[in-house]
Amino acid sequence: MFPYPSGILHMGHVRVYAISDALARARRMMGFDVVHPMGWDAFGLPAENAAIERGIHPNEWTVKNIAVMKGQMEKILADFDWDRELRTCSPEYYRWTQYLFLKLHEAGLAYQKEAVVNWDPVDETVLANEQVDSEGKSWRSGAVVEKRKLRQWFFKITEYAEDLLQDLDRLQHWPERVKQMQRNWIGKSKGAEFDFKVNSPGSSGDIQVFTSRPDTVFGVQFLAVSVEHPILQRVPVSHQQQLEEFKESLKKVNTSEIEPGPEGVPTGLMADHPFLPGTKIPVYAVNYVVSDYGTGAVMGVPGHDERDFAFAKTQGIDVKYVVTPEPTEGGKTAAEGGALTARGVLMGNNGEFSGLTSEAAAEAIVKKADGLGFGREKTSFRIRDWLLSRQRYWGAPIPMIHCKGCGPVPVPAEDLPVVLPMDVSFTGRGGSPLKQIDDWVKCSCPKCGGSAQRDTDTMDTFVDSSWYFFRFLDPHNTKIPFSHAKATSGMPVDVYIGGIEHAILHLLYSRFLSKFAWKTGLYGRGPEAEDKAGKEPGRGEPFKVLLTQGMVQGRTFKDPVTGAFLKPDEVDLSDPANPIQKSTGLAPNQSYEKMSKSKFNGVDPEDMIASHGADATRLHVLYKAPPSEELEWDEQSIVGMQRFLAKVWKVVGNATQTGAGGAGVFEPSMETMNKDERELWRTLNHTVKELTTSFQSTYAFNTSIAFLIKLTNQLSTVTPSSSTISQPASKKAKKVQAEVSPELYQHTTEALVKMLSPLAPAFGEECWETLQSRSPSTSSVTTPETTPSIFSEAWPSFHESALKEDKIVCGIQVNGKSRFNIEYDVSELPGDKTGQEAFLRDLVYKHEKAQKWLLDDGGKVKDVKKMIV
Ligand code: ANZ
Ligand code: ZN
Repeated sequence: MFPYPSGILHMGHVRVYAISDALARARRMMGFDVVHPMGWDAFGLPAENAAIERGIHPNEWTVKNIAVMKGQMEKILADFDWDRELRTCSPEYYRWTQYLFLKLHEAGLAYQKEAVVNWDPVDETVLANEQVDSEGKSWRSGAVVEKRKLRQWFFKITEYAEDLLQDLDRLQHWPERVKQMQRNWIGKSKGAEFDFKVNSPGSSGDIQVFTSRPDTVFGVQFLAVSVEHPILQRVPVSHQQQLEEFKESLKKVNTSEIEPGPEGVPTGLMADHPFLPGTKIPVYAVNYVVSDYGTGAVMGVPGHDERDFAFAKTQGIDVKYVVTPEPTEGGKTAAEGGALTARGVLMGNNGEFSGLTSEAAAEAIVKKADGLGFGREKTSFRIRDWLLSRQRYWGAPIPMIHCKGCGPVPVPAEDLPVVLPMDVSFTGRGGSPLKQIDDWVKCSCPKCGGSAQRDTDTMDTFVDSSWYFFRFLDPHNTKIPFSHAKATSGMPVDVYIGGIEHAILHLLYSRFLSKFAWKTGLYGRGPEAEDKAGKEPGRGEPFKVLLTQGMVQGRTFKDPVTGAFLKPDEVDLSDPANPIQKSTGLAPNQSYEKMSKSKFNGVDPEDMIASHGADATRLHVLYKAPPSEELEWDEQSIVGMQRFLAKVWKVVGNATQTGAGGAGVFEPSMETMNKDERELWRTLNHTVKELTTSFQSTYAFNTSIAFLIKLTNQLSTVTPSSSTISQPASKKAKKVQAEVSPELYQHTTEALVKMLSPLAPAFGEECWETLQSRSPSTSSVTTPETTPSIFSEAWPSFHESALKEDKIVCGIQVNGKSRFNIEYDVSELPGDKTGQEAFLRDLVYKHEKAQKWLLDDGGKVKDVKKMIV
């Protein structure tokens, strides 16, 4: 995921880009054609706020920040394809964002309707949610923010709801958690629609309700509609004033975390219960029914729905129960009272449906209603269309022109981009700055040529970021957003790495746009060819593997008495394991929490790089936790990585003195190697296998580093036999070092350095250069300039045959309990299964401990019923 150019790289960035950089480098060494691009999600509110507060133009602010962050990315040694760099705020990019808007409009998937915005009545401007404080007041003027309706642009993502839901099943390499969040967001709900006749004096009509519980229809005691429901136009005069006051009270912006309880007013309208002829039920306008879900009206069943119950209480309604809940369903029981929300069996007051289970009753009730014409099966989705209009300056202008005669007219594609004017003033008052640039707003209608006005809204920045991965494949195209061929061969993104905070919106919007591009033929070869080629995940899904990296948390100290966060200089860390609060001498409370200024637990990557180097910092980030888990940043333990690198450096030094040749094919035979050589050779092959799998599919870099450490330790305990390395004088009682052939030592060291280099690239290069330049196999000493980069070397391969152990230790359980181990030479094991079983059985019985567990006192075998190998 590309970053927002906030101006500073934080540890979260270091983590995500350390992962992607290591991956990209390793995959290149493995021979893959890797695209590892970088760009900037450069439009958005902070740039505009900086302009309002500090008088810097958003563009200048953004460009500066990008330069700083790019420098920091280089410091963490991230090797991006800078020739593919893009920024969403440049006309070369947003021209194509606008183009895609036009495509969506052409397909009927971009449309306008009224929607509510936050309105600051003092500054007379629309506010983003982030600009409204917790008390519902404007960040700048302090005025109480109101709700206003404006005509705004939407993308019809609901049209794809079913596809977006179904195709989650194709995403085999996405975390289940993320898929579940998407499912919930899409929120498919199966139920029914019922029509209730409203026959109040002087007015009649229908109220349609959507319910997920048709089995509770006999328990309907009122209807509840949203305050926007059209039936409210029929409210009798006697009830109008109260209704108006109620609506007015809902206009205040409520930003508190606590949901208001159900409230509502009677409308004076009465409806007929379709299943209970002669029963009249009142209609209320309420706050808890939303206008844009289902039908915007609900059948009120206080006996079985929590909110209906709470609302009924406010109206003094005597609650009726119609279902006896099944205890296995969870939820309250009849004895506890309140709303009984679990499904169960219908009580005797349900006419012909009494005694049926909820499931059977729901089906029968809907069938009957369908037959009589007042009901039908219905599926609703919770997902809403995507509101993309922003009344802001720093975004891609919406490429539409409003003409009195022709209505909204698209800007012709050849006139794109609609360039964002640069000469503007930022006051934060009086609406978007774009509205005030007369000669930009005024234009002629592309259709009739008459005078017209540009749309002054800009697009939600989520639009920019939901297609940038296509542009990375063809960043310099000046004719179209991306070429069909390049996108078809390059997509889907093989590994997409980013934070879990994007689990819903960004990923859903990206899936939507990518599916749109696929369905309309902007890329892809169609479902059939795709399935045949086995192209996974297919159907326009943009991301094959999704790796959601966990948060980097900082060490936090709190005053044990007051609970206040302590600054770093208030804590004595001379004994890292036992920190002491300087002022009191007490041990502070410690925890790991999300890094933030207010908790004084932030860590600046630049400081880490300055004091420990980029290689150790990267290794530490990757070693401390698996990528998807939270990482507790602990600066003290970074020394572990520095020690590891020092050990590797020593091994590299030893290797240069072996006198053995450099790289090349090296395939020792197991038979001719001594025991120590076989062990080293085996560890090397295990390590290569582990790292290869890690870089190809498991991304378990923490385990990978542990393997590299183990290999290094093993190399440190052996000596190349014909070595000229002088042994330390004080050998004393130290075990004499095991000897291995110089060729093996050299080969293993080279492989170690190759595998380490994607994780610690600068160190890797240095080791490689040292190994090459001092290698006697090259006739003249190579100078650094002529040593090829380690990243042009091939990734080491491993030999399955070398993984086989000499000896196997095998645990023996008797009656489910581990009792002893047997050990045998692999070479002695017979090849066939029956032979193997007999061989092992024999070993078991021969074992001294077998006496105790398997043989009776007379040395005879007890009755062994079954042996499982
Ligand atoms: C009667 C009923 C009885 C309901 C009962 C629930 C339990 P899901 O599952 O999320 O789709 N509902 C319908 N439209 C609504 C709206 N616009 N605003 C607020 N609530 C609405 O939820 C469907 C249920 O949510 C519907 O089923 C309806 O209440 C309510 F024992 O109808 B039910
Ligand atoms: Zn016109």
